[in-house]
Amino acid sequence: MTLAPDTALAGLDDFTIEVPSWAYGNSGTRFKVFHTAGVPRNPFEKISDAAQVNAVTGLAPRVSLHIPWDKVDDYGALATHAKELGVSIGAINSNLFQEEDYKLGSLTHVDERIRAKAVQHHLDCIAIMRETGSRDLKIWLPDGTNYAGQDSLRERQERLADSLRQIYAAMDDDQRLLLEYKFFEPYFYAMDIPDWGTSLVHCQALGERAQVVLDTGHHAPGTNIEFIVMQLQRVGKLGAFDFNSRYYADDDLVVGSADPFQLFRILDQIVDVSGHLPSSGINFMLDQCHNIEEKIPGQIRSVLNVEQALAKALLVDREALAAAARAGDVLGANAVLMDAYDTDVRGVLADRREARGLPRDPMAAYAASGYGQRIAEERVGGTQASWGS
Ligand code: PSV
Ligand code: MN
Repeated sequence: MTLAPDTALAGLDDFTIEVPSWAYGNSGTRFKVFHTAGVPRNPFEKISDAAQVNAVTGLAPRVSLHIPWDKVDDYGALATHAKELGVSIGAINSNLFQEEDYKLGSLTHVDERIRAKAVQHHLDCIAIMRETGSRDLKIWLPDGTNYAGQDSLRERQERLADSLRQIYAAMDDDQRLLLEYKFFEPYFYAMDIPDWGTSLVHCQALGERAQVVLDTGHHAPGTNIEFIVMQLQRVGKLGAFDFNSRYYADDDLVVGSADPFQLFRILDQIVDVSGHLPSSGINFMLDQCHNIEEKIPGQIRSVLNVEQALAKALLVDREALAAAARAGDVLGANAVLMDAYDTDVRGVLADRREARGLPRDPMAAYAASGYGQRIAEERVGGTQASWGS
């Protein structure tokens, strides 16, 4: 038994997903970056591609930028270009992992001058936020150590707290600092923000406008991610998601591809406290790389997978669930969840799209648009955007 789709799915009306600019560039593994015809050569072209995802899904109106990969001379012009295509600039992602200076750390580095350089990079990102109208500064800290004893674990935390304080102090009242964690890589003994607890401790020390980012690929295998989602929402500190999918490590595959049931369980915890509504402030972002599949269709599929899992979570009969839990009916409670998960929502979602003037089948609509062939023919010459540019 599930709720009636007509009313329950109204919860999707204002739901949006942010797409990453880097998903449209070439990417790969440390073994090989494959090249695809039509890949953008600059941030303007990346935004044009991202706008295609929104055009056929109506769900992806913002694009995250990554600095310096998306550096341009005129950020106002980039924001205007986005607006003309019906999208806007989302989170500004800083980059602390491509400078020689950062070999032994950035915001945690033992050398004060290198810490100051890393802080300054964030001040530059904040300036870009002001120019583009972005409200979120997203920090993923790649710092860490490879060997026990290499540096003081504790002092690195103190240096980090101090660097973050300087960045937070420079932000405007309507801007948020979103702090991401990752349990391993690029360092393997100890990352400086390895888990949600460490991120939360720093965010709590900073203040109300600092919140945690949960990237689904950044946990040890077997971690109960929906538990973390619940706990961060409980304390009002879940600021954003980086959705993707993984089998082994930080695979960055299409969200919902490896384990659609996990995506459903995560969104069930979200819906349980109305976290899917814009008033929650949670920014549902994708952080993916399309190494072998087509990039724009890869993003469209990702957005649709999130929509589908959210629709199923909205169908959960929460009263029946609570009643079964109260009665100690273990299998009954589980059946209420599974009924929602097992519902085929594809038809009703297609109906909703049609009613909103969108294509019933966004994948087919994109394929029929001819956009992919057009950019492959037109984008000749120049250097294709790639991991690192
Ligand atoms: C790191 O693995 C990460 O998930 C961070 O969010 C970065 O910003 C993103 O990948 C792109 O490198
Ligand atoms: Mn991420």
